[in-house]
Amino acid sequence: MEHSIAQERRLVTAIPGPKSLALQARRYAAVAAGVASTLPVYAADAGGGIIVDVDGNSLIDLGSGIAVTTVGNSAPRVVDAVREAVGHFTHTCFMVTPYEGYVAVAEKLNALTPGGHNKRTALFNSGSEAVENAVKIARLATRRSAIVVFDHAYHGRTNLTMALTAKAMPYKKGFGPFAGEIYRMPMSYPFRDVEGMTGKDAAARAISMIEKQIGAEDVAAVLIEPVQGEGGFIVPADGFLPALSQWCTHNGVVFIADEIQSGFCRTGSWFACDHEGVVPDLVTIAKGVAGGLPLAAVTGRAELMDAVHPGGLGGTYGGNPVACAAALAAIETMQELDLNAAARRIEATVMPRMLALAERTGSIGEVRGRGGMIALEFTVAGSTEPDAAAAASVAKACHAEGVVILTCGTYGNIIRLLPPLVIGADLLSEGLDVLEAAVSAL
Ligand code: PLZ
Repeated sequence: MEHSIAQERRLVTAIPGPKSLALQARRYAAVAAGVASTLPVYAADAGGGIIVDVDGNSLIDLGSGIAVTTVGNSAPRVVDAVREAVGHFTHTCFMVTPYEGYVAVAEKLNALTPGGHNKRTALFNSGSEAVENAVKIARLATRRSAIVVFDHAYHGRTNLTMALTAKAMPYKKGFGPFAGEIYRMPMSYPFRDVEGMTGKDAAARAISMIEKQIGAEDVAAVLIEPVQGEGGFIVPADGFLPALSQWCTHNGVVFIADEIQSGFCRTGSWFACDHEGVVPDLVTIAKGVAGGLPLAAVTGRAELMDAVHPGGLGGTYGGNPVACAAALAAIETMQELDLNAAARRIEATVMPRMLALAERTGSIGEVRGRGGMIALEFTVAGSTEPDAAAAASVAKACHAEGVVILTCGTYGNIIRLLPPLVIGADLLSEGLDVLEAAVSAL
């Protein structure tokens, strides 16, 4: 079934319009205040790179619901597969009476994740849950307890994953006490590191701290996003990830790549680790894998995954049959449409335009990222001082013009672009026109 949403931006009311405002009033009376929204237009329909709101406005989607609808919203194959699956059964619980879809997703993830070694997969519902389980597996398999994470990291909002996440506000503030045995090390952040610091140098800095402050023999896992997401689309300097991964291998430490945001074609390869040939021991997966349905996974070395006793991993809904059908269809779509190539084409369009914009305006300290994961870091002109107000004002201006755009970053000064990888060239270009105008108007 083809989605029938016209792929064009069209505003028929102010943003938000009257129906969205009415829903917003109902929401404040019913929904917990702690759950916030970037842009309070209420969705009625969505397809490809367009979100249609309840007032009939069509907005360009440059966020993909935080890197989820990589294959486009309501991608035709996903819709068909979900309809088919839901008509057969909605749930049996894989831990009670299993089904083929779960096994088929595991086979796919084992084949697509980096490395040709023997792998196993376990399925969960959310990214946070996948990260929690990766840590459980690494601790049990190594009989060690310390977990190493990095500055600017984001790994989730549950108790353990809040401890793994770096940023206090809004994710952690007031929600402690947090889980123990988590150690945070400096990241490789080329824009903010000392001039000339290589990836190798940054890895040596972190490794020396790990050895001095924890001791390699007590470290269960090093957990890292190969391109950091919420922290600011930070791409570590070349050589950083390979050096860390090698150190892990030499010291019996499990190297866990959190590819929840960077995985599944987002950076122009199946996984961001592929760019430097890094082969993680465990990979966490969620978001883009299932075209919008909630599915998450830990995929990794069979000997680590299978170290866990039967019954040690699971959960009522993990690997729900409808979500599995969606994932199989989303992966097929990625292969069929070659969305890795699409992500690289997006980079080839976006990068030169954003670099020229940075050159022209002086408010952007750095443009960085890979594939369909590109960021603008706003700084006070002529310095590296973060300018969160500039990022917020650009986002606001884009929203008013009907472009859904997200901010991120430890300092809140980053605009991030995460378009659905199926977005049409014209739509993307129009979205960038709006963004350029907003930056120029600062
Ligand atoms: N690991 C790398 O990006 C989710 C968070 C949005 P869940 N990122 C979006 C928010 O403010 O809650 C994420 C991620 C990385 C883990 C997670 C957690 O995934 O599916 O949100 O639990």
